Amino acid sequence: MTFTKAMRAGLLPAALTMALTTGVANAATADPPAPVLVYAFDTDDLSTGTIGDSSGNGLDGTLVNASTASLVDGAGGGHALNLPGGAPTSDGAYVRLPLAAIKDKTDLTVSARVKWDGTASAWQWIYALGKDTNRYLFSTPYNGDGRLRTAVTTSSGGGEAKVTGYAPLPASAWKTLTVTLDTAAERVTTYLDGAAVASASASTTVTAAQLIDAATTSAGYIGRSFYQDPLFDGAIDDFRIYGAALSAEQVAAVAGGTTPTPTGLAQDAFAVRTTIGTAPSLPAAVRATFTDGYDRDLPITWSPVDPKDYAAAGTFTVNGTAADRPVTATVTVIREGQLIIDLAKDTGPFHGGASGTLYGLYGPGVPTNNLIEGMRLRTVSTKAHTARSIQAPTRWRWSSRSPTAPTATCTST
Ligand SMILES: [Ca+2]
Ligand SMILES: [Ca+2]
Repeated sequence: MTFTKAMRAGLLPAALTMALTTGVANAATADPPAPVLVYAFDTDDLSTGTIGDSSGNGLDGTLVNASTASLVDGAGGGHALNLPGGAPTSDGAYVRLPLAAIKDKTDLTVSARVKWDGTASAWQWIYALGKDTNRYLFSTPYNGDGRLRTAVTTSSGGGEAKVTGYAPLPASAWKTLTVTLDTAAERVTTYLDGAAVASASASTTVTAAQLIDAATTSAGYIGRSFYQDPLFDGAIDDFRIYGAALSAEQVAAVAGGTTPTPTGLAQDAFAVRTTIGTAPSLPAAVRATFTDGYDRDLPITWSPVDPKDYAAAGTFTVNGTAADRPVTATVTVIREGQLIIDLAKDTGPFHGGASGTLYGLYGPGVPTNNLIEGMRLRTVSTKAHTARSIQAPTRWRWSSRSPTAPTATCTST
């Protein structure tokens, strides 16, 4: 079956929702498209420095520093490629990918079975697709915060669209990591063993073609970063690239095995605040535990909110579901500018500091003593009132770095 862009555009939203809410692949889904490149490592002779492509497209890879690589038991029998890791300047092995793996592509899917050794040196790249430190797509088992991260950019690190897991890639076990770059949906998504890591997959308009330019000679690497990051320490098997963004069901099918399913929600009640006349902004997703022990986000489907519910100050409840589990949002509607102080709520240590200008009229009782005392005014200067007690416009200035050392001045204008 040919996998067309139009089909995907029609299939994806329902398909993605289905997979994210149930975690169960739909058997009726179209088969995945043919991969552009497949490295199974089962028949390779590493001493040749060549990694054979079994897709039929002849896109063999080049094993650099081959003497430090080895073949180990594969994810499902056969062999996998073991890479030693180490400094980028070391003789650690990695694979250089042929340019045709991503050339003239728009959408991409990268999938690999990965057995990371768990060395907690940040920013080992499992793969790097693109040209250089300006244009790339990569995944790391362990970012600077120790979490699984995928990012894509055409404007270096500052322009990255990121998808971040709640934990590192689980180490010392075979895990299937799949990343889709879907330009119709304008997003990049990461799947772990066929289940999306975060429902709020990062928004991006980057296409595969934009990851390279006319001067690019390689599609990138397996096991090496474009930056001077540590080399990947672990084993890789069944490395695949598709010239399409696979649907959630197709990703699960490629991952094989049992797709992890949700077992519970981190929270099922949310407090939301809005102002009169403004629809409440309800959370789009909730963190959930899964059967494989790796937390992921689940999208929340909320019941429609009647504008009458937030037409006046008050409180109302909205019901929703996340993976068929009920959630509620308690919405408090306040007047614009209304300040509510909940003394029962601990918001942590006070680290305030403010300076500003208060401009206005004053007179007996304005501003109130409460306000003046709260500002801890020390000095006030003002233009004398006239006998007719015309209230003079006054500019108040205050600066407060701590509750005990404020200064304030008030000058008339
Ligand atoms: Ca293999
Ligand atoms: Ca190792």
